[in-house]
Amino acid sequence: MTELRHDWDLAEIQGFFDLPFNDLLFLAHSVHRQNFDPNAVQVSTLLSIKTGGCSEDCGYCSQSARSKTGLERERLLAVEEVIEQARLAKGKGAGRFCMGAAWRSPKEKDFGQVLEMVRGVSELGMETCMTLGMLTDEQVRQLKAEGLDYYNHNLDTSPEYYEDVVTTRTYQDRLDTLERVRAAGMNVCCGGIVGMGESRADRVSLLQQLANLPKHPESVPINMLVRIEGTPLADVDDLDPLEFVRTIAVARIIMPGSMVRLSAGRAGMHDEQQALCFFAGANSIFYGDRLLTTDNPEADHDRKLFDRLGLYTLQ
Ligand code: SAM
Ligand code: DTB
Ligand code: SF4
Repeated sequence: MTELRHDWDLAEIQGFFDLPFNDLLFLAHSVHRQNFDPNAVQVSTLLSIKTGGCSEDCGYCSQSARSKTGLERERLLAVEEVIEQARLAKGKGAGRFCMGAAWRSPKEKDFGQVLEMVRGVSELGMETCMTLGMLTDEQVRQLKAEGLDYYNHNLDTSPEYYEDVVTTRTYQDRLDTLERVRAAGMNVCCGGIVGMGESRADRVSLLQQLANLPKHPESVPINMLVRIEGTPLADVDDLDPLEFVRTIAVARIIMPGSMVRLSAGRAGMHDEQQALCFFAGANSIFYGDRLLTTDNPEADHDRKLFDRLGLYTLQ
């Protein structure tokens, strides 16, 4: 296992980004092989348990009440419905079930229902993950007691670019919730989004924040922005697909023990780009036809891609 470092400086990380593409991919793939089976991919299925009407103003998100996306708001789903969806996902081969809610933070009146969802999905023998926004110490304690395996809370971008994307909370708010989750002994899923008009320096800085956390997140989702009409970032320029691959590669090098997830945006990627991401060190995906409010590749298409690449899924 490669030594885990938490003292990466910006110049070192920038240096990886600036390598010739072949040198970067060779290095990242070598690190990947030293730490993981290069042909194994972990698969998680996502479900939006509470959709739309969110009070936050995240510029990328279809679910902000301020975005004019025409998305229908939905109430918190019933526990039985969530467990049924998890059962279906398990039947299709997902090992982890991730439940997302369009909240700034969970309200007391909903929390009992959320805890029941964790219990019900755990009882199916699946790993559980939730993403509910900011949490208090007490909420973290209750989720942990119910058996929640992972909490997802992304830093999204660099501290420098953050205010250009979100104004209703601070970077420090995000770090505080991550610290609470970590202190409770839960696994952390934390990553970001690229292709939001940020510079390479911002991508370097985001990855530095992730890698210099006191412990690396067990799971690092790298999302490609899904541009959604009616959001402030709907018309942002395309990111070079190879720059996305570079971001995956650098995440692999500086967080060698973490699962790096090739997350949102796969529906807009060619299979060949995804294959490069797997070579560069991505070893996890969201699996199933839907992310939260947008499309993911069809499960059938992903199975064929895995066959073509000789990849197998971890249970
Ligand atoms: N409301 C909670 C929060 O913000 O933490 C949980 C749900 S939120 C939708 C989870 C994550 O999805 C965000 O932090 C962001 O990284 C990602 N996300 C949301 N919209 C996206 C988009 N259009 N493209 C790529 N990633 C997106
Ligand atoms: C993560 O990093 N990406 C997922 C999950 N964690 C919650 C969400 C992606 C959302 C993509 C846009 C949508 O479907 O609304
Ligand atoms: Fe709300 Fe989360 Fe979307 Fe931000 S990313 S608007 S907090 S659902």
